[in-house]
Amino acid sequence: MSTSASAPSRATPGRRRLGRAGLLGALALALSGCTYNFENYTGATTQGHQIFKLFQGFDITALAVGVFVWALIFWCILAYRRKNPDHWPRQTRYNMPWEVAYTTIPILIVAVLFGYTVVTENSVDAVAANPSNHMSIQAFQWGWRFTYDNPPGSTRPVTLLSDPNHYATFEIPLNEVTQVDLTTADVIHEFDVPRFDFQRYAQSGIENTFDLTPTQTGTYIGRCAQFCGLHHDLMIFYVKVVQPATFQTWLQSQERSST
Ligand SMILES: [Cu+2]
Repeated sequence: MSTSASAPSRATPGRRRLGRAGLLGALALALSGCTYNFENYTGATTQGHQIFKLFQGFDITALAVGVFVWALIFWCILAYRRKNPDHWPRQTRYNMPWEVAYTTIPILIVAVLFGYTVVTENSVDAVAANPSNHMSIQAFQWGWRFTYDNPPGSTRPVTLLSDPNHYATFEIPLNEVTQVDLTTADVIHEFDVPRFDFQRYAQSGIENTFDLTPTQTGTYIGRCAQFCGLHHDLMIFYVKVVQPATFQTWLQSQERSST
């Protein structure tokens, strides 16, 4: 079937160019198939979205550096593939402008990424002076206690318990600040909602305060992200982001059902 006797054994320059164009086309197609978020969650809170943007900045920088390095490697392989070693550039020569460039450029890249990280962390860690909703979350072996400290129109807190027999769902209002005081009753745990791109330790003797400002409605799974003992894997809960009016109705129903 494929016994054409007249096929040339070496590729002509035209065929080579065609091959390179095909390779570039395939590469462009593969890259265009990449998702813009690089498989990260985009963050369903304003704080999480800032973390996502930070991930994105690191990913794009890493990709640009990687492509540049690969290009140099392949250029060397192709440009010098058939040269006689006698025709190679001198291997021990130095070039001061290049030495300075490849020392300062990486330092600048790291400095910019460091600065971007500090700015993002400060913004994510900032807490509002007057949050519209306030909660206390206590982690324990093996569950979580979610308490709404001062529900509007109520005289007492509302508490939900999550344990291995029942994974609780607590609600928070969309586009409003929910401030959380996180503590632990025993060992170190970690509050983790992957879709929020957010984790925070629950440490013995320390109250960690943070704000969550959800921007997308939905029900998101949360877990303990710090191995804390035998039933660590059962420390699951759900957080449901709803419209503020729905949240108020839900909170009042919780208060009534716990009387
Ligand atoms: Cu735990």
